[in-house]
Amino acid sequence: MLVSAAALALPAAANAAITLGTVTPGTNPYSGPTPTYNFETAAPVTGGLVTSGSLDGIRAQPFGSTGNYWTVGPADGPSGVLDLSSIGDIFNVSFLWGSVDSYNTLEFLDGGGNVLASFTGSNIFNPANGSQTDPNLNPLVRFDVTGSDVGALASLRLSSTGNAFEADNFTINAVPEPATWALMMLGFGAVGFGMRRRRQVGVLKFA
Ligand SMILES: [Ca+2]
Ligand SMILES: [Ca+2]
Repeated sequence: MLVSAAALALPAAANAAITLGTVTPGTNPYSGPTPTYNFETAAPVTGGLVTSGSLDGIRAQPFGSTGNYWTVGPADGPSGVLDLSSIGDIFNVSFLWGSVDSYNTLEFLDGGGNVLASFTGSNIFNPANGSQTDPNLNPLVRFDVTGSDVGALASLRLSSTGNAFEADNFTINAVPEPATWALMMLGFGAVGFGMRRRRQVGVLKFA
C-alpha cells in the first residue's frame, strides 16, 4: 500500500530498473563493504563451484579475494544461481568480480526466473581480457535496484561460455541509500499532502 502510494506520487523513482552503479578497481586486501556472502560459510548457491586457489587455464582466485570464492564456466559448471529470495527488498548488490572476461554474463532474475537485467564482462571494463592482477579487471561492482524490481529481485545467475566467471564478497543491501530514503520521504510527504487536500474537498480520486 505504501509502495503503491509512493509510486503514484513519484513515478520517476518508481521506474523499475537494475543499473550498473559503480565499478571500483579492486584492492588487495579487499576494502569493500562487509559481505553478506564470502563463501567461508555455506552460501545459497547452486551450480558452479565454491573453491579456493587457482588452477591454470581453469579458474583464478579474484585479486583481493580470500578463502573460498564462487566460479562458473565450462570446467566448473557453466552457470550458477545465488538465491536471494530470503532477503526481501533489495536496493543494491555489490560483489568482487574476478578476472573479468567478455564471455562472463550476469543476470538478475525475479521469482519466476524472468530476466530483469543482464550484463556482460564487456559492460564492466573494456577490453574484458580476464587479467588476474589488473585492479580494473578485478573490480568491486555495484548494481542499483529501483522501483518494483526492489521487491521482485530474487536471484542472480552467473554464466560463462569460457573459463571462468569468478566472484567473491557479495553484499546484498536491504536498506535504501540515504538519497533513496530522501526521495521516498518526499514521495510519502506528497501523498500525505494530497490525501489531506482530497479530504478537505471530500473527494478521493486517483488518476
Ligand atoms: Ca571468500
Ligand atoms: Ca575470469
